Amino acid sequence: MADHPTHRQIVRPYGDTTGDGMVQLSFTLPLPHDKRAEGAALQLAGKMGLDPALLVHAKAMGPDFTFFVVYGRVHHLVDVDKVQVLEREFPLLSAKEVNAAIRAGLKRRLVVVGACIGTDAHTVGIDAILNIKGFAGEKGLEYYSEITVRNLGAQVLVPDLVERARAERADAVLVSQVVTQRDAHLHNVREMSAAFREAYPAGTAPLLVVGGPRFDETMAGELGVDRIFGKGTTPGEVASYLVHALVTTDGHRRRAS
Ligand code: B12
Repeated sequence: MADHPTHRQIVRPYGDTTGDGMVQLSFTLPLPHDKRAEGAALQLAGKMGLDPALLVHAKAMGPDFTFFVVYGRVHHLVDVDKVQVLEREFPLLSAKEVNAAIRAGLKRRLVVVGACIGTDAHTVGIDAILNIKGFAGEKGLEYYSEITVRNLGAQVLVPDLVERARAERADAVLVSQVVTQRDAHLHNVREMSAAFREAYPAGTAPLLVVGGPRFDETMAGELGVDRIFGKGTTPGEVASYLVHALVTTDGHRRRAS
């Protein structure tokens, strides 16, 4: 039924009145702030399909750059049926249920090694998942009695991460990447997954889990990792996923040596 024309859900952006197509867009141009720069901003908005386009904000960012906010109408339609997202493929468990599942399924504590790799020093995200104080009202993985957490912190080199994962006999490696300049997050994750594939015999590498606010969660396969978590992830989701991937669906997963 989903592709029957009468059931399609088509939407447009909404600004002042329902379905008016109004959107707001912000960007910076490498021009000093003057009338010409404002005209240049409107030209760009027009080329991007905003018609009409209104300049609602312009501010000099130093002598050579200007920041703009443009408000205007687009004529595009969104076909909601064609949206592709990764739906959660595992049930959400309470901390009690996670601990019980690990105890019953693994019969030992589940070991997690976490880090920010590359030059990335944004540790708040990985700490939100791992530290006992947690995030969004949920305790972090350190709170779980059946999970051992080794948080290596910021700017960890990939070879050091692999070595530590091996030394700790990690079941899962949790890596955070926040900086996306020049696709650093994608390069770093590819390097990391390749290093694990090389260092471990096939099928014995730890579960590789990556997170950060600007990842496309559907790219796990392409990046060579098992799962990607995006912005707003909570520790409970990650703990539930670990049980799903390492205990429930693959209880006999071999521990790397
Ligand atoms: C705090 C902060 C800093 C702090 C970091 C302190 C610290 N110890 O972490 C400091 C001041 C050091 C800093 C420095 C820099 N920063 Co900064 N920073 C931020 C800021 C304001 C907030 C990030 C944050 O803490 N978010 C809160 C956490 C909880 O959210 P999160 O990271 O998304 O994590 C959640 C999820 O993504 C997910 N998650 C994250 N990781 C993982 C991992 C796993 C395994 C899982 C499962 C889930 C998961 O779960 C978390 C909870 O839901 C952002 C802007 C913003 N508002 O986001 C800029 C921002 C990230 N920084 C930026 C930049 C550019 C820098 C600098 C390069 C600035 C400079 N020129 O020096 C440096 C780089 C330093 C470095 N070497 O990395 C840019 C990045 C732009 C880009 N395209 O990449 C941002 C977006 C600001 C901006 N708009 O320009 N920064």
